[in-house]
Amino acid sequence: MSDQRVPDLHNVVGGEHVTGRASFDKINPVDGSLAATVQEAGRDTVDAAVSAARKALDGGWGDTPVNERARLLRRVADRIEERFEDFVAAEVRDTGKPAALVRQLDVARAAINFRSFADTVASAGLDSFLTELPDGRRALNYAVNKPLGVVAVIVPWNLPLLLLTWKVAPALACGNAVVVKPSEETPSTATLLAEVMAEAGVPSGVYNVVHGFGPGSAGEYLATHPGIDGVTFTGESSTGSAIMHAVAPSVRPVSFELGGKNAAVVFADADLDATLDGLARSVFLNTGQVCLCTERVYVERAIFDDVAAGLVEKARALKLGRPEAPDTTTGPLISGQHRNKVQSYLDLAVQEGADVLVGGGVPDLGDDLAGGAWIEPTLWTSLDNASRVVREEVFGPVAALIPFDSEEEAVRLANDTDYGLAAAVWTQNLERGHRVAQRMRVGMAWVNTWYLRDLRSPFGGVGLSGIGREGGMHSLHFYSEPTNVCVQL
Ligand code: NAD
Ligand code: 6OD
Repeated sequence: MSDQRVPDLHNVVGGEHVTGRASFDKINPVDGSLAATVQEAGRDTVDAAVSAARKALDGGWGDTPVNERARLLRRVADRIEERFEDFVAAEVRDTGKPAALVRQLDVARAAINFRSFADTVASAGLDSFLTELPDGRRALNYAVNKPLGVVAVIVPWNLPLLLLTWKVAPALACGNAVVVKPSEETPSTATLLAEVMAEAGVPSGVYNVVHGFGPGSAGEYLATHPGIDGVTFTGESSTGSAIMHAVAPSVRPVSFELGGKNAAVVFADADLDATLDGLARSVFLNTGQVCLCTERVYVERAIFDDVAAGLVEKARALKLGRPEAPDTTTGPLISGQHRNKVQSYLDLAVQEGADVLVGGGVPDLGDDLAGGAWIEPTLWTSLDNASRVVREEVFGPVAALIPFDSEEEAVRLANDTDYGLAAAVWTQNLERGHRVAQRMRVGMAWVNTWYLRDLRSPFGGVGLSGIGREGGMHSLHFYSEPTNVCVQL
């Protein structure tokens, strides 16, 4: 028989599990049941976590040789794989995602994140060069990469373990100690990762977890803490702005991966079947709760009706249901609160004149799931770039389809946004694919695919979508402080 007890999740400080100032409930979005109780860290617990991280950093971790850090990261990856199903269960319990998706994406990528950054750091060279001045003096310059220090890692709920490890792996690879603040909606896998860190032999205090909310809670206490040396954050653009204000007085570096309102541009020469498969994935994956998801689909007029009809068919084929059911493709939204937000955009779209091609409301999935945060996959036409639902990030399984008549117009429409995270271009004319992709004002542009990742490539956004890039050497640059040594010869 499976263990039906509701876990009580603690903060992890210097390897110890500590209670908080209060406890809050984490609700399972599948049916509204209690998923876990969580110990909310007060200011004192955040203080203790930052001190524990500093102690670990100064106590030797910061000077651990690169090959030893890489060995430990690989061990963490191995241990995640050994406890794969524990992570799957924890992530599914918090998010309600289909278990198959969690296996294929979230937990698999957590192990890959650790291995990838172990490889990157182990193979990274150091810059050194000889200098000769006009007066004949010569010097040897080289740079020593040191850790940034104690890094605050603040992450969201949509890909909880994937996004946490995407930051923790390079931070640890560079010799930093971290205090992580997972989303209040997804506290489980960050806590479980603390066990794996200990099992892998990562010294106590290198990885600390504080639970809680943003303002007036652990998130704010961590971001404003004088003992941190930098903040790496993924989440909403407005939260990024609040954190930027919080760290400005102490002039700490930030790396921000923020919201998106991503466009797909579909040309009439696209391979229709492949495009519909890719588009459906980009609109509906994870119930539309991926920062890279497409919420604006610009389609060349000649094939507009075919694309609209094909995408509606794909939406109708999605199977909403319990995470463990093998035919489930689509889970709930993360919470009732988020469902209310998405529902408000479904209502707004109609007020703004949308024709609803499919969806538009809350599905009836029976009494069993009535307490869950379910929403119908939804597609609109008859909206333009001026409407709020085409300008604001909804973060749900929704998209507006808008026709265009020329390449120039498609580029203008796609770039007409305050965000700038990702775009996808669908065409069989590769020359046009390169040309249009390069003109997208975004951090990542895909051609004939979407969310295909090489972890060495730069990941991030422009405009409201973020500051900086992570991935491969880009991450190592953020999580390190180089000291240049110049020796006159
Ligand atoms: P959010 O900004 O509400 O919360 C993210 C984290 O910040 C949570 O841990 C939260 O508790 C914390 N937080 C909130 N206010 C804070 C404050 N004032 N100070 C410190 N911490 C604070 O985001 P969310 O709703 O959890 O996630 C969804 C958002 O994340 C979407 O906008 C999505 O596009 C974005 N996102 C972006 C990327 C990317 O790579 N660009 C990836 C995933 C998600
Ligand atoms: O795949 C990644 O590395 C990454 N950072 C994905 C972000 C997805 C946003 O929700």
